[in-house]
Amino acid sequence: MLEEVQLVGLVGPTHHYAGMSWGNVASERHKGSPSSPRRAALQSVALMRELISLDQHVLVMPPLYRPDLSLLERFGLRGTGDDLLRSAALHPDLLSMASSASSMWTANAGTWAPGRDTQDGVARLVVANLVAKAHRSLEPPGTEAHLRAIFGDDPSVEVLSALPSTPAFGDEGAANHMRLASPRSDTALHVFVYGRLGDEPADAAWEERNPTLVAAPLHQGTPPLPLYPARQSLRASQAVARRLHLAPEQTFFLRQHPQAIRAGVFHNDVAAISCGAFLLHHELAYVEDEAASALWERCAALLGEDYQRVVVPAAEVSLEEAVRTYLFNGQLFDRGGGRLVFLLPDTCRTSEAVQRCLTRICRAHRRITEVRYVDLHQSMRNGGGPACLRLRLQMTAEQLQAVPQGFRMTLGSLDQLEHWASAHLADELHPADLAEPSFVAACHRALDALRRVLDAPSLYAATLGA
Ligand code: SUG
Repeated sequence: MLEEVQLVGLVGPTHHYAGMSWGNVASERHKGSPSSPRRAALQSVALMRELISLDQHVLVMPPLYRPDLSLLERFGLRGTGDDLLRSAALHPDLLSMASSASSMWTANAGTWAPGRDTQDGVARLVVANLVAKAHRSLEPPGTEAHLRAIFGDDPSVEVLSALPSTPAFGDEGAANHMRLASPRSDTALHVFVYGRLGDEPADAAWEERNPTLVAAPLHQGTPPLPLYPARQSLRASQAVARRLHLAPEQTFFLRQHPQAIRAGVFHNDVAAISCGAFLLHHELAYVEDEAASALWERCAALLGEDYQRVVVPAAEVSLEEAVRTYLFNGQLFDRGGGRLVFLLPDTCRTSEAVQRCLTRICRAHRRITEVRYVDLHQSMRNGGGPACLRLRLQMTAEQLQAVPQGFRMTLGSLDQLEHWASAHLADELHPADLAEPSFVAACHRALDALRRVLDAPSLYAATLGA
């Protein structure tokens, strides 16, 4: 019996808006505005509370060690201590990268396959290299160390280092992966979603063969959209599937629709969401090619009557509205008897198009029986909704038991995390504050306090000492 476990990112002390993710319209839009690390962390804890109220098992993913001043040295800045920070103040872009709190979006930490799905019965997690964005490409070593602290005691779970850090293998983790399964069938299907084949920024040859797809206006009268980069490569998805030890007949590779990327769908989880054998996606999420038809046929054959694919037409919710509201970036939970609860960011509450769409889907398909909303606006302003903040893991009860207690969240430990956030995190942070020595020292003190709260002394040992 597998339990669904949510590994949720706790927002760290350096959360800020630096506009570092071109192609992610929320990140671009909020560049330079003040942030509130404290409110952001409290919102991530409130999300964990909501998940527990929905009977989910919740594990916490602590923030990475940031600001990491050794990164500034790697970028060629000189000096020690305050001098180094003075040079960093002259290079705010480098300081933002060294201070990024972006590891909070654990859907990008890696890709997981439960032991039940792999050819040798070992559960695996391949850390994502995140090479598409400079600030995110700095995450994998720290992420891997955290994942080893969480899963390292269990020989039935293997944490694998990231793929080579090169655009041909650009990998963004579970944000571009879906596991479709039915409780009645032993086989699960793993769907990997990619935007380009190898190391080309966009697949020019493919675009030439498909001019209508690339040039098709989203709807009449829209100005041409910028050519944003595709982050995930097919080569990377194929390599991840192999490293997870998935059987080829279980794995499918879907191509993101280029229009979706142009509208700001930088990950699959901005245009699609799945739970068990239920899949909800935007009409323009994928190129409907032979690979897609083969997948839909296989789903119907394998998942039987549990399988349901609901497509939201662009005429009902435009891609821009999907990106603005994050309708597809919610979380779906199976509450038994085929009933699903849909947890959405509260931007969805006030969108007429999304509300009409939800009413239609709930009436027509009768699977979603409850819609709940969460306020995650601090993370949302950087393009991270409810789905981004968690990595889903299907684990056995024994595997869950093997996770050190401090990472397993209870209502009591969430109280402690709230206390930690209120005591240690700034209520207002301006990008210029990142160069303040007192701010940097406060961040490191906060992380030191956090590892005590989580009873995990090995966290940050390489930087903060034992
Ligand atoms: O990689 N934003 C993240 C958001 C990741 C969302 N994850 C999923 N969709 N699963 C990104 O674009 C913005 C940071 C800044 O601009 O300060 C950022 O990294």
